[in-house]
Amino acid sequence: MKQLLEKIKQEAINSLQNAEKIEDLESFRVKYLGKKGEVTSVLKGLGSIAPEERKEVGALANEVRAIIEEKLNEKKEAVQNALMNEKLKKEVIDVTMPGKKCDMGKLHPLATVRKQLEDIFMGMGFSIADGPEVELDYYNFEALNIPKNHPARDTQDTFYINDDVVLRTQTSSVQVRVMENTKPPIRVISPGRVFRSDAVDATHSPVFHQIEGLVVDKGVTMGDLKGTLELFMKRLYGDDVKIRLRPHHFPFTEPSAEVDVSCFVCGGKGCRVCKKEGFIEVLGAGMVHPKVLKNCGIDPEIYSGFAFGIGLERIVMRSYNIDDMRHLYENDVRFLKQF
Ligand code: 2NL
Repeated sequence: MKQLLEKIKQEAINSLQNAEKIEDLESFRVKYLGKKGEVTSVLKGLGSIAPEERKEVGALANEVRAIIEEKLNEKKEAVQNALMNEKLKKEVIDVTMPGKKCDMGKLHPLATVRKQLEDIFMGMGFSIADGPEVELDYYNFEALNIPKNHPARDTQDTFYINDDVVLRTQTSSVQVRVMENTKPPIRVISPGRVFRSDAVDATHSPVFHQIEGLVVDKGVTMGDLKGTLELFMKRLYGDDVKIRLRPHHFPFTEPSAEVDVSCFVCGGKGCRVCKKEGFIEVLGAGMVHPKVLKNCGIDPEIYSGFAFGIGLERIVMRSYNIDDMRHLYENDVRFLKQF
């Protein structure tokens, strides 16, 4: 019996030396220490040996069992450590490696310039008003002194949804809604998309962007209009800029004007960009027509106001030297990446 135990012990220790995998260790455990394992069998068989030997053999069997168990646990730890080290080696991260470059999104030039204009006007005490793109004919035309069959409707080739509903051709419609709901003083700008049934070319698009402005209060004059626009242009293009107003006609303002700024290339001397004019047209403006004030529930005997409309695309094209409006809508990343 003692010899058998000694043999089992030696065999176990030898075979443990060759084990490398966790699975090997499990079958090793079953083979020696399991319910039907070799050491277990000796312990179970103690009953059939002579009583005087039983104690000694039993003690030896338990000792062998403990030794095998200890060696097994040692080996198990070593194997697990080796596995972990291998895994760590594979997953090692070099924090000094240069990062992968990823393309960052950024604002579209139209959005950049819109924000720029909004900031300038907010700095001058204006708030921003928003309204629907699908608009009642009333707010887009009637309230603004453009009745049905008025020739001005032909110049703004309108997308009609039905007889009473249009895609707004200007954001004045938003300002009409503001006047209906607000007791003066009013100082708002209304930036947004507008729609006109124009053919696409380098300077036209059926969808474009406008920022309109409106000021209504007691005693507002044409001088306030000019001063406001001059300050705006100086903030946008620099303090050397001059503006000039030329008489014009809009049905919703009286008097009306087109507003030019001194050429940003030649500063007013005349060059190729301004076609020798020294000035470039940038927006339309005027004193709000008394009929328009009245339509919106504001008494023109008490209040007066001025309004203006700026085409955003034109400003963007001039600021970034873009020669074709279509670039602004095609979303070609090669174009957009330049800004
Ligand atoms: C342009 C320039 C303009 C207005 C827009 C306006 C708004 C209200 C009342 C009166 Cl609520 N006017 N906006 C005024 C003058 C010019 O836009 O070229 N439009 C076709």
